[in-house]
Amino acid sequence: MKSVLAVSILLVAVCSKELFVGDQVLRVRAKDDTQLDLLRQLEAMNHLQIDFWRSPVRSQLPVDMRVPFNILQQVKVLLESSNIEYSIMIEDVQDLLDQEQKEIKESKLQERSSETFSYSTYHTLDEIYSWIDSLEMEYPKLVSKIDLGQSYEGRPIYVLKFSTGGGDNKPAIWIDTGIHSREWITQATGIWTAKKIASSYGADPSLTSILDNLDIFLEIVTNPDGYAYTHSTNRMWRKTRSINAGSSCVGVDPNRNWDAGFGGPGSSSNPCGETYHGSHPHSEPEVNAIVDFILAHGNVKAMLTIHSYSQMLLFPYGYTNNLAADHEELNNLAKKAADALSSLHGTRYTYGSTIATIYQADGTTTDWAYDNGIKYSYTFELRDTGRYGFILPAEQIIPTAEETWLALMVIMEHTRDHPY
Ligand code: 0X9
Ligand code: ZN
Repeated sequence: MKSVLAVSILLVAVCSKELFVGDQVLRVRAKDDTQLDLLRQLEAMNHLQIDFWRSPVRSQLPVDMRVPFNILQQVKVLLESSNIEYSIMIEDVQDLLDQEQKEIKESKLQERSSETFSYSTYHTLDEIYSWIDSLEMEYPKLVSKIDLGQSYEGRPIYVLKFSTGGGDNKPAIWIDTGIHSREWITQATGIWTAKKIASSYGADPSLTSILDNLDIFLEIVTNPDGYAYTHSTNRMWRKTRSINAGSSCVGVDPNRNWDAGFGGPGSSSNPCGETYHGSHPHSEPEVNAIVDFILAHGNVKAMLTIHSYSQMLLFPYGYTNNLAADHEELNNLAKKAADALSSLHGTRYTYGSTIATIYQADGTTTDWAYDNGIKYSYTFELRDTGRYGFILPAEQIIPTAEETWLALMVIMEHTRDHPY
């Protein structure tokens, strides 16, 4: 009896998931700088555990905050007494997460009975890794898996290489998804995209000519520790899982960890912050692995990093107001890509440089890539604009991936047609 108890206590300790019962996501719009300041102060109070899905940047821009149930009333009173308008985007975060889990279980049953992989559900890390192996087996001539090294917690980091041959330094396009672990729509889009690339070669003339001229690298789970943690423990986890010396807070924002304007005000110096930049550039093995790979490769022409949410297509810079030398070209291409994307389901994207379109962000992938000579350097922020935020219903996976593909193709075609 005692041992049964011990085992169940252990199980609870190992499996217990963070719950978000009664948490709400509020959409707030600051009317002026005083209101904005107040929201900023709230964001700086890490101990309150308010999770800013979209940060206060400028008045009028929407701010989305997940407010824990235990302080919800106080926060509402504070907002009301400061005349800050808000609306409730998500009534109960846990309800949405329960629904998400229910759908995952249902599609698992379906997958088992039909012995097929479903592209319209969310998958665990293990499922994605075995699917990667099956893709490699299905398309042995085109697809190979490269081991990039290990994550902080020792998980393998894989990148898929799509190549029709021609040596190791053929010009290449890099795509990564899931560097922020809770942005589940991105890893799911990565899976769909991998299958799309593999199955389009020889069938779609444009993709075929892209792959005849360029290799494509696609890293689907760019933050494997974080992703595993979103499944096991905390669905809302964004950062890596590295331990920070001198702090009980875990993790670094892998999109503030790159050596491009590293450590500036568009990142947090506090290990408890959601945009903590880390102790030094490329401190995170998940980031460092990509840096080493891309520098060693030496011929990457486009770097596309995929996030959610907000429906935006962003390009350098994030760390400075200076325009990128190729601003015109990048902006025209962004417009073309956004137009192609919206042609399918009418999804509207805004586009522009990161700093002008969302906020100052320092140490980001896109800026590092651009400063290292990769001209076609873009960040996607996929669906939606906040109705579901990071908890996008699985029925939107395929439509999201399909429309994103059209934008990716525009950028890849342009990269193919503009060698530099
Ligand atoms: O803040 C971020 O890291 C990104 N938004 S997210 O909600 N996905 O966290 C935007 C960063 C802008 N992107 C780059 N310049 N890379
Ligand atoms: Zn992100």
